[in-house]
Amino acid sequence: MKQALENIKASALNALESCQDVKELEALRVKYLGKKGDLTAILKQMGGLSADERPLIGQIANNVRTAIENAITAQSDKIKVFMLEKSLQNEQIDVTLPGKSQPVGKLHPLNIVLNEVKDIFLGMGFDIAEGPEVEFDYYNFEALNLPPDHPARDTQDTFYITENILLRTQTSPVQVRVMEKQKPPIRIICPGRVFRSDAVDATHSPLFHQIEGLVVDKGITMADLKGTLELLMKRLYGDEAKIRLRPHHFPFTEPSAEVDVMCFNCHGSGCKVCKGEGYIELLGAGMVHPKVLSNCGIDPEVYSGFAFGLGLERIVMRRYGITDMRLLFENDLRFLNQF
Ligand code: 2U9
Repeated sequence: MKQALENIKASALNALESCQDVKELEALRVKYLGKKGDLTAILKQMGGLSADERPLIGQIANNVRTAIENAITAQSDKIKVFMLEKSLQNEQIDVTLPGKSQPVGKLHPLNIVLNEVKDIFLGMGFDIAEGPEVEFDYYNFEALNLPPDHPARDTQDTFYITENILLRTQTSPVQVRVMEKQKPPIRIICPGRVFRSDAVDATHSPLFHQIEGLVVDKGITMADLKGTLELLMKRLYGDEAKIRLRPHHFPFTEPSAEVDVMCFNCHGSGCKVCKGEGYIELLGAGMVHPKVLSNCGIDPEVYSGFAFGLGLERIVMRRYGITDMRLLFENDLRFLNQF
């Protein structure tokens, strides 16, 4: 019996070694280890053995079973690798094709506009930076000159996870992280999801998207800020687009401004769309506060910079005349198929 078991083992290992197909492999498993297989057939004869012989033969039979099972697993892995290599032989990567950020076919309106904004800034020599959505309080607030008693730090506005960890309320922490790591010149935009504890209505959502920008170098002025934003608006809304800057306050920029774009409906004379203003508020901006620069290890005596932040939903709504932000998040195909 011992010899019969050794013969089964040798025959199985031999057959498995030359097996190139998963179906064939399964058939071999059934032939050698199945209920009606060769090994079971031998074990059925164990009744005729003496009580002394039985444990030894049982042990050998177990060893043969384990050896065959291991050989099946090893051969199965070999066949998988072989098949993968074969299928990859015809694979080619065309490095000149557009990446995933510009897929062919239908896009969500948020992505249509985001891709346009990215292209505009890439054309101006900006890089795109990304960072964590779950942030430290330090990067989201403290490094940005937001004192502990600032309303933006209030737990009513911010989703806190622990005392020090929160869901970012702005994409500025990404810029802080870049400034900590990289010496000027810095030219980046940071698109991404941000979170605020707001009740959902037509113009508010606890999750929305921001695109923030940052330029830091020697000799950067408000004129660079205005030129950059004017170009952005002309590329987004057409060559007639004009912007105006109104003084404002943000803790992380000084001076700060709110940026309006001339109303596309009345061209500045005042109408229903712009509520008689002639201009529509679109984004915030300013010169990076010297404290923010030094918090990030950049000498404000040597370098200066500008930053801006825009809400993607607001631009998309304006572009397509959407009046309810909820449509952008509900993924109703009747809405999405219009883009
Ligand atoms: C660093 C320094 C300064 C980014 C800025 C704004 C003004 C702004 C709003 C846009 C739409 C918030 O989501 S929103 O409602 N943002 O008005 N953001 S300046 O300033 C920075 C960023 C990073 C290091």
